[in-house]
Amino acid sequence: RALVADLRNAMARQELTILFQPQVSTATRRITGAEALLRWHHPTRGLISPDVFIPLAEETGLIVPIGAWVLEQACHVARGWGELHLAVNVSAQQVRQASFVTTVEQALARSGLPPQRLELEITEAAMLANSAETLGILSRLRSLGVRLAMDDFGTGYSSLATLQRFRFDKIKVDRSFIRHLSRDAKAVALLRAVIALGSALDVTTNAEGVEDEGQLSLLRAEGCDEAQGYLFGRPMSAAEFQAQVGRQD
Ligand code: G
Ligand code: G
Ligand code: MN
Ligand code: NA
Repeated sequence: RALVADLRNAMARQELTILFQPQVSTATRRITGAEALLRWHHPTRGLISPDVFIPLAEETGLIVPIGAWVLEQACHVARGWGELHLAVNVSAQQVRQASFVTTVEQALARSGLPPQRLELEITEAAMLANSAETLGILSRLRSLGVRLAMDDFGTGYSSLATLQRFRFDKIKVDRSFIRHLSRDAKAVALLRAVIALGSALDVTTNAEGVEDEGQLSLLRAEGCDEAQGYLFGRPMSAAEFQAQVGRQD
């Protein structure tokens, strides 16, 4: 398809940009880091959402060079952030390749970002195969000192099985669980269970899609560590993110 051909050229034509969305401590509301989120400015079709082009990049294998580019660019940007962490999304295809460990090592070495400040977000879906290869690659990444977050927690089939098999550093509760918190007792019960799970396994918890103060106070009361969402900031340019961090100091 034409879009695939365009995607092949998107990096060279500098049509891809990375935005950063703040992640905050629920206790202090201070920024703890940011998630890198990719955008594609298509010359004729305008802005194309990652929900559209990431699956395309995965089907075609283009996710490998694109993912390596995101990692290195984002690490360079985050190098100047002091203690703040950088979260980068990685696809199933990427963590299935042994060369991914080298890709991460290179991004860290070239940017000078300490491994402890890099967090890789992996979806449950990516873990579905649960192959020995993937688990081996994740182990090697953790040995580098890089942290691992399970993204979209609660939406897949294998959340608990995956947590049993592999040590994650963070659980990101999918925003579908946060959306109805204020009105839905069931949503609160589910959230409470996930936070208890995180606490029992000594895994940090992050709530995605936090849009109002009511949700934040509930998360704080329930002991969720970290929050992310429009309440604290939309995905924004590196410069805007730096400015927001600067305003809190
Ligand atoms: O930014 P947002 O709104 O629209 O992102 C949609 C989805 O695209 C997110 O769930 C995220 O997992 C995925 N995504 C965004 N940036 C990247 C990226 O750099 N790599 C991968 N693999 N997925 C990404
Ligand atoms: O990696 P992941 O699928 O979690 O990507 C996060 C996605 O959620 C991005 O597309 C981002 O733009 C979106 N997002 C971030 N904060 C909010 C929010 O507060 N509300 C909604 N509806 N979407 C959000
Ligand atoms: Mn994510
Ligand atoms: Na998510």
